[in-house]
Formats: sequence, structure tokens, C-alpha cells
Amino acid sequence: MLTVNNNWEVLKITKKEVTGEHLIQLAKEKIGGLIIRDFYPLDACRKISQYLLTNPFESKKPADNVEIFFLGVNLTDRSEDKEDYFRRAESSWQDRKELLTRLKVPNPVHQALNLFTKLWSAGVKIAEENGRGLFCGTFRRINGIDLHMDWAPFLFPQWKSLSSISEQYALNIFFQAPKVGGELVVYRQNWSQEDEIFRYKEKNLLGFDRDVLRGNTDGAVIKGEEGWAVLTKTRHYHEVWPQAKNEIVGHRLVCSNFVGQTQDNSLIFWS
Ligand SMILES: O=C(O)CCC(=O)C(=O)O
Repeated sequence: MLTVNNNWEVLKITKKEVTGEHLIQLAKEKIGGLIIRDFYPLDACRKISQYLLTNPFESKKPADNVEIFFLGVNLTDRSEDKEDYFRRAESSWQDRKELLTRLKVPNPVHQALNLFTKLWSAGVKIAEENGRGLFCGTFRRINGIDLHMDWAPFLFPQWKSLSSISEQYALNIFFQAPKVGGELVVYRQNWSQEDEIFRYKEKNLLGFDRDVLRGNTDGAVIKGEEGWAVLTKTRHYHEVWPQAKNEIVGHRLVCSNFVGQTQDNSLIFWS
């Protein structure tokens, strides 16, 4: 697993310092990641983490052999049936709103939308399909994800709003991070169509055989921390390292979003 040469720069800045230029640097692969280290208040991180760890989450099918618990619907899991997806999206918005109100904490998705609106003049909104908003900001706990890419134009061609984006980023807001493990590793290699021969064959699995990297070990290792927002480009192969079984101290609890750059250069959010 330890095959990465951690030689790709990751910028760590504050909310005040972030500009649209940083997103462009990510798009152009000048940096492998962008960390906004004061993104979400620590007291709110602790309240949400405490809630998430003491209340049962919905448990996802263990695709790619990972444990994922989540609050809110993910398009990856529900893209086939749009009506079912939108029903779940509606209750996800409602459930999360009630939770945040009950905990008296700010909405991390609103904070992200507000921040990006300030720094991106072409506009920022929730992704819409035929006028219906997608859900964004899944709260989830994961313990490792296999090597994969996320590139909506290939994965969701039947979703018009996403199928023509020109870039896709992940924006993960950390409520809690494990003491050991849980690193996000982004390899300096973009997915291309011919890589599909390396995709695991079993149905519904998103992972790729490591041979897809063709010996490339350049990349960035990002160990998130409480309160941080971590931005990366998702067409690059990436994985999340699991926590050591005998060393589970803390959990990887994040609010997970995708951000797409559209043909008119605006940004759209979904999960
Ligand atoms: O949680 C992360 O840092 C990235 C997760 C990821 O790879 C994914 O959601 O596809």
C-alpha cells in the first residue's frame, strides 16, 4: 500500500487567504490539494462528531470492501432511479437541517457555498437536474476506500447537469480525524477511458487494480484534521488508507461534497 512518493505540493491556508486562483492551481495540477485549515468551528465539529458516533447511521453496502456509514444520499449509490434518488435527497436535506438546528451548529454546506460564492465570480449553486436540486454534504464515516476516480461525465452520463462538467473537485470538511491512518492519497495521474481494463470486474465496484498507475508513484498524502476543508481534483486516482485495526483512536468523520465546474464556468455542488 505504501507506494506513493509524497512529492506533490499541498497548500495549507486560511479562509481569509483562499482565492479563485487556488482552484485554478488545483485544476492545472500545480498543487495536489488545498487545505483550508480554519474552515469549520471546532466546537461544532465536536458536537456533530459526538452525535454521529452515538446515533446509528444508515450503513452502505460494503462496495470496494470499505465500511461506510452515512447521513444523506450519495449519487454514487442511487443514480439508477431518479425518482428514488430525489425522494431520498428531499429527506436528506430535511434530516440534516433538523440535526444542525438541534445541535445549534452552523451548516457546513452553507459555509462552503458562501465561501465559494465570494471567490468565484462565475457563480456557485447546488447542482440541478430538470430544476430539482441534488443533495450535497453527506456526513459520513469511512475506514479506507480502494484506489478509484470520481469523474461524473463518465460515471453518470444520464445526469445531464453533471455530464458536461469540465472539472470535478472533492470538498471534504473534517469533523473528526483518526489519530493514525485515514490519509487521502491523490496520485498525479488522471483517469482516461483506456484505463477501464483495470477496473475491478465485479458489478458495482468502483475500484481499480493498482496496475492502472503503471508504476507512477507521484502524488500527495493528505492527513485531514478536525475543522479543515480539503479540496482535491477527483479525476486523479485516489484512495483513503484505512486505520490500523489495533489502533482505532478517533474516526474519519467528514462532510463530503463534489464541486463541478460547468461549461459556463460556474460551480455546482452535489454529493
Ligand atoms: O474522504 C475523502 O477524503 C475522499 C473520499 C473519496 O475518495 C470518495 O468519496 O470518492
